[in-house]
Amino acid sequence: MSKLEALIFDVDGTLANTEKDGHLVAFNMAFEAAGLDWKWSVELYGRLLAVTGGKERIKFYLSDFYKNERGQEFEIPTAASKTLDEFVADLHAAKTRYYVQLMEQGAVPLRTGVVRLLNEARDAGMRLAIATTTTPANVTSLLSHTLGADAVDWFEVIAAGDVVPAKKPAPDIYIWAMEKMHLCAEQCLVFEDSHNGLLSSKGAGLKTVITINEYTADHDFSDADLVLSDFGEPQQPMQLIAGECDAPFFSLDTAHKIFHR
Ligand code: XBP
Ligand code: MG
Repeated sequence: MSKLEALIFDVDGTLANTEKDGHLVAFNMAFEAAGLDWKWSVELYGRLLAVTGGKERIKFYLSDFYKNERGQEFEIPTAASKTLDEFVADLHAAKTRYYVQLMEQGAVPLRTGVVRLLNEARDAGMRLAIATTTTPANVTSLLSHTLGADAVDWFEVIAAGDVVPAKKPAPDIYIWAMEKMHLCAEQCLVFEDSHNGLLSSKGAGLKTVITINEYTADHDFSDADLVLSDFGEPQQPMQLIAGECDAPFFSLDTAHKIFHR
């Protein structure tokens, strides 16, 4: 049996509930700044999360929702004289700037137990990595404004955004991260929050622990190795949703047990 060498974390929804209080807010700020009369609701955003990646999500909105809402196709403002890809890329770049500003203001805290688990893993010399669909600047700003300026260096590899063309649910981002670390799937444990994330990690052959959130609580996690409400704290026990675990909170010891099961 291989030894557990590394923990690989998803970011959005796993380290922090960034979607509703970070990404959604930033998308709407970018739309307003661009003079667009689009305003995504919390409920609509839940449906748009079916597609990962911000640029991909904007295009999904235009192809699958915009016409139903307005009765006509979206037309790029003629003054912009841009292709759809250019228009979406510019809109998304503005969204990233707003998102980073929100992180600098401390808009989104880390989820319960995240800091404790990361510190415990670091103290034990466990290797850490990130595998996410989001833009690298978003990861850096979240980590540095919640954990401190040096926190980016806690992670040996930050696999993020367009580094692989096929985003989650494709397994590519996890495969890319493992290649960079010279590790194989039998040496890593993944933490995810969504069905698309689980498809990605499982597609790469990785054992996966899920912590759910309000957007993902009803997702299909039947392939997960453990499903939890969150990582919990000694004074704030987690809830076991599926799988076997009798610990009140998720520790490095729990990680080893799940990995070797
Ligand atoms: C995260 C995402 C991302 C963010 C937006 O998925 O889907 O698209 O919502 O990020 P996961 P960008 O947690 O499964 O990695 O706008 O920077 O693309
Ligand atoms: Mg996620």
